Amino acid sequence: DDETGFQEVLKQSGLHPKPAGLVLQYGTAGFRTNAKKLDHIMFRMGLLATLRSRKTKATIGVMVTASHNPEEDNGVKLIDPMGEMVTPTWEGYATQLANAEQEDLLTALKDVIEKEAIDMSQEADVFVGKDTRSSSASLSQAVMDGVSALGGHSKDYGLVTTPQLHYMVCCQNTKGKYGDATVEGYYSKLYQAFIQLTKSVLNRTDDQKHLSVDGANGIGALKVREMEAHLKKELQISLFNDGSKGKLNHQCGADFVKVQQKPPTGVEMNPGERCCSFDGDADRIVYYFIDSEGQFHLLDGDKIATLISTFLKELLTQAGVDLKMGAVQTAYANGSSTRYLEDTMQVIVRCTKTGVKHLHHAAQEFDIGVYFEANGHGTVLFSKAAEEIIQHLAEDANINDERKRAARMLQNTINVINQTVGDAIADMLLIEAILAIKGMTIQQWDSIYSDLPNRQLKVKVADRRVIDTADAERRAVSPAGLQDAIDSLVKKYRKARSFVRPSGTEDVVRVYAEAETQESADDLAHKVSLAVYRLAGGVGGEPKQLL
Ligand code: 16G
Ligand code: MG
Repeated sequence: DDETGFQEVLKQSGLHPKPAGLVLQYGTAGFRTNAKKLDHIMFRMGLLATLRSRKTKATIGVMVTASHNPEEDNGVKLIDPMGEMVTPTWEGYATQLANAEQEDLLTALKDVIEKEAIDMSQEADVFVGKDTRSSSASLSQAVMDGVSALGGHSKDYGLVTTPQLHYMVCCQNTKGKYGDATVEGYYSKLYQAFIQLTKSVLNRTDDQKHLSVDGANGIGALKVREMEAHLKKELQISLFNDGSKGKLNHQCGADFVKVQQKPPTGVEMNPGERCCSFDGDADRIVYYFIDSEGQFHLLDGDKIATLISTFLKELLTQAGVDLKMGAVQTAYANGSSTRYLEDTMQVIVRCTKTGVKHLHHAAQEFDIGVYFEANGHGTVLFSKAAEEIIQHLAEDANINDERKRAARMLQNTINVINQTVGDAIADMLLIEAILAIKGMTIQQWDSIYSDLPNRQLKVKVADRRVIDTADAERRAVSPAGLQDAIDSLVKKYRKARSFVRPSGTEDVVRVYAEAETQESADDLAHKVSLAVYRLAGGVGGEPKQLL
């Protein structure tokens, strides 16, 4: 009965004790901190996932990863039944469970059971995955200990990318409609769609089929290797930072490349060659190349969103279907990308707060919602109705070849993309297919629009919660005077824009500025940092002028 069950929880939790006084928050992307502090968190997330599974009568996912953070860190994210991020109320429960002292754990657990009226006799199933960090093996075992302590069943997928685990959960809960809930099922779904998309492109040279991939020394590298065999030379990958020697995310990976705006170490780059970087759990991707003068060009999430939106819009026109397409960005989206999408492409653009769940949610409002963060996390969502219309058309015997071809391409786009979450591997295949179909080089893609020069900085403050934002983080409503200060600084530069927000993953305030020249963007970012430092309780020395 229930009480015997709880005795088991009590006993097991003693093997995963919480350090007294330690307080952690379920942040933008779950818990994330030094791996040494996470054992009790993992056990408790195993408990919570089991409750969530009973509540939803569906399989829940738990992914052990700290994404782009250093190797010493780790983290955990919960995945809801359709493969989406766990719902906000349950993020709150996660924080409560995580922070209950050892002797209060049962009370905290029973509190969730009562609030959610959970039937403890219900079956519970939890899928568990992990990244390549050295701490991940024992931490994922702690998750499974939590699941079994509450009488749930866990299935260990072992080493998988974050998006692969999201995919598994969705497949399982749709009873195979989304695909087979196996790694093999994932590869076969994606590569078949990719081969279908590219098969009509004639005379592709080996140069055009070639792509250099920076695996960030993480799980993405392992999975690209596994996938490669399936691609039948239609995509020829040179894999760098495959984890055989380098350190995870160290001087490499999508986050490094985007923030530093420079190439990763360990990648051989020749002028004009396409390169891309994954992050540590392969849910982000950015592209880049060096030109003949040795200059580095970054194609970030905004450029990817533009490429995909353009492709989809053309297909919709060719197929002759009227579906409402929209693009979703955050305040970090380069102003040039927003202008291009709205003015040139005539696409509806929405701006949300930072964090995948916000973008995902907003994208669900459209028949076809393309969402990308500038940092390279993103995907495309198709409404059920849109999928049905497209499928119907692709099978319609009475339409002309052009319409049919476009409808089939839309169908294969649906299959190649991972609709549960941003997925570096799936995004890579779609981008490679689009470039092949359009016969476009990376330079041509890059020249669709020019990014405004920009700069990101961080400022340390005593308590970053003093900063409150509104309007999708584009305006600071507190502390008093900060937004006025930003406004008057922005006015001094051409094509300028700037905003500040408290980070959801690090104890800092982030500052973003863009302007017509790099000098202006740097200068504006610096001055705004000073305003934050002075008005929001800066600590340590004053932010210094960039050199
Ligand atoms: C997390 C988010 C990412 C966001 C980033 C912002 C998920 C899965 N990941 O990595 O979307 O861009 O946090 O970090 O939601 P920040 O709040 O420190 O700027
Ligand atoms: Mg990631």
